[in-house]
Amino acid sequence: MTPTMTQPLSSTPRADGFRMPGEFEPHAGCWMMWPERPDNWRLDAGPAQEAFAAVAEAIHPSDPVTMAVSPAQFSNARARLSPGIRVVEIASDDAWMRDIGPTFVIDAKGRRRAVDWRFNAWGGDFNGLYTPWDRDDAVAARVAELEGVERYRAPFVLEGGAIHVDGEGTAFTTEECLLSPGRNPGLSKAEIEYLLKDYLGVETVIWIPRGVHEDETTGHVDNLLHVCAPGLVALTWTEDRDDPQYERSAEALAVLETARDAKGRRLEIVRLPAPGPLYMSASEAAGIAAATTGMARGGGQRLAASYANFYIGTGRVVFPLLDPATDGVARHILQDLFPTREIVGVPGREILLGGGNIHCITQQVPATPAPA
Ligand code: KQY
Repeated sequence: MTPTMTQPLSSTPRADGFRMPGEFEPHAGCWMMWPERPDNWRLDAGPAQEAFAAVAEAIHPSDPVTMAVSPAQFSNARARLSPGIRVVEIASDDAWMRDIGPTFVIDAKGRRRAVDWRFNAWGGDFNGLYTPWDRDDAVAARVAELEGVERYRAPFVLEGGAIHVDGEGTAFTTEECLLSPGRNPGLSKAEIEYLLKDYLGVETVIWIPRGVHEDETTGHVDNLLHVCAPGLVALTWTEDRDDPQYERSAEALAVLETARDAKGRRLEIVRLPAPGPLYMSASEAAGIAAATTGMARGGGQRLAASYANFYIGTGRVVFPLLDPATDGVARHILQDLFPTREIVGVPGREILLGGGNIHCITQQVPATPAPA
């Protein structure tokens, strides 16, 4: 039977010759999702909507942005975004397009397809952040349909923020996240690695032990590091040995320093200073509606702040402004890492209060190469 948009393909990207390209490869566009959930975004999500709009406007000159939005928020989002930003209605449970959107894969014939991961709110009934999550789980299929691409439905739980790739056969992830009991308790590390190879089209998986301290995703790799080019990784770093983040970043550095990628290369690792440490204020916490689920919020809570949580657009890198003491250093390092791209800082604190940052709320659509 010929697959339709609503029926996933029964093969895998690897079997069909598809790979996930590096984020630094050219893009055809970028997807985002409009925030509105009051138990995650303070003050009925007004400040978060302003922040998301600023991210969309910063990315749009580089990669055309589509903002998905619930029917109830359509008029509000439309009014707050430039006319060139496409706004489409898709229902969701929250706004983390990196995690609920599809991961796009491409092949040498110039074709693009979508991988639709199973989503369970970062831990399902074990330690998920909210329930239900069925609308989030349905987002990737809708995005694939609107992009007009065929889709693979992966047979395991994963979020886009749990992986990075170099586009040349290497994936990066964390054990803390992918081996967490709330995701795929029936799968061994070897089985998960095999599935990553099948669905990302990679040959090598580099396992980092843990992600960022107090990250409520249970250690997403995209908050800890970013792959800036094949063989080049930016890693969140602190020099403060008393900070719990020190041990986590040092462990990651040790793995990265000894790793070889799929091409047999050693990695160059650039340290990105961690901001802060940053904490939620009592007044910020007071503006968040009481959670009925796993997202307890309180003043004094440590925030999982990281400059590695940036978006690499075709012509621009968009990074979160988090701390006046370190924003300038981060910008300088990013400019060195991406000499041909404009580096654009956007206020990131409101996104951080929700549990992530710019990488977590964006999902690139890779450009397709001319057929070989
Ligand atoms: O990818 C992410 N960082 C998502 C975080 C979810 C937090 C929900 N409050």
